[in-house]
Amino acid sequence: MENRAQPYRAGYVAVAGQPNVGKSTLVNRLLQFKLSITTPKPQTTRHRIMGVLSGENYQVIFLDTPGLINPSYRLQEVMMESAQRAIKDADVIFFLVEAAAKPSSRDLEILDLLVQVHKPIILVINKMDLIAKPQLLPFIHAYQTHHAFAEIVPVSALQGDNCPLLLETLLPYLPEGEPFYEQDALTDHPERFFVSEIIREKIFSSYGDEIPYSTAVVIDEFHEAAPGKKDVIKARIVVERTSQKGIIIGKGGSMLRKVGTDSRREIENLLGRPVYLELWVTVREKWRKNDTFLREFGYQG
Ligand SMILES: Nc1nc2c(ncn2[C@@H]2O[C@H](COP(=O)(O)OP(=O)(O)OP(=O)(O)O)[C@@H](O)[C@H]2O)c(=O)[nH]1
Ligand SMILES: [Mg+2]
Repeated sequence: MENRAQPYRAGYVAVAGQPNVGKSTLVNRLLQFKLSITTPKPQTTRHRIMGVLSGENYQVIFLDTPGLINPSYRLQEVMMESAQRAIKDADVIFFLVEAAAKPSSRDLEILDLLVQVHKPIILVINKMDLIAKPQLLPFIHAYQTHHAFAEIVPVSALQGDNCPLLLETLLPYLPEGEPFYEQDALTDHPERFFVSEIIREKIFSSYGDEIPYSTAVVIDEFHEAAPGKKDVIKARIVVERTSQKGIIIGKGGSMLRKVGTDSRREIENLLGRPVYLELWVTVREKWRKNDTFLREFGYQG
């Protein structure tokens, strides 16, 4: 048998789909580190978040994206613009759907959008742990009548089932070429981005209703400390109304203290050094509809 060296392949993969289908969980699983925050609530991811996976003869750049929705305010429009940019930049698209009895009409609408960019689409059926195996085949057949997918792979991002297979299936679709990043690169986002995302995740898991959606987190100061001292991070939690500020703070400051402690622990884990974290809460009315605020808070408005 001919023994030819595998060509080096490098390319971008956009991970797209409805909110909450497990896009960020999947990207984290494939990268084997926590790039993106994940929560049980929809619309957790607000940016295109880039993570690099390098192997011996490949480099995959995963683009995690905000879940695709019909936007109803400016922040959501900006979120959709960044998802669409990722889809345009990609060489291959992972279209993520949740395993179910049949394709949902919303998923089929999204598929129509994705097909228009004329790139290989791999249908990734996530949360296969939640349905009985015999249900999977009719679900796959139903999708096959809608589009000639490059591949169809059922996975459980949460449990890891079929994730190595998904990676293996993806590689032949990447273009041959040189790596874009150093072999040990993980991402191009600065540390302070991940710090603000960790705080946002704790807010998503600590409060109900509109609070997480009305909140932005801005890092105002980030000082690396001298040896033996703690880093100092000052972060601002922005909400839309005074009543929300009261809820964030909680009785006697109890809720904010909990968010602070939970966040600090994870930030220390991420940075690998002790941190002094100071949180404060401020009100910016209707910031989600205001381009100036959106820009100030890190969303390119
Ligand atoms: N049972 C099960 N749950 C999963 C799986 N993958 C993700 N989840 C859960 O689904 C929820 C949403 O996961 P995310 O990764 O935040 O979803 P997302 O698609 O990134 O959501 P947005 O950022 O809001 O668009 C979380 O509670 C995950 O734990 C899976 O394979 N099986
Ligand atoms: Mg996400």
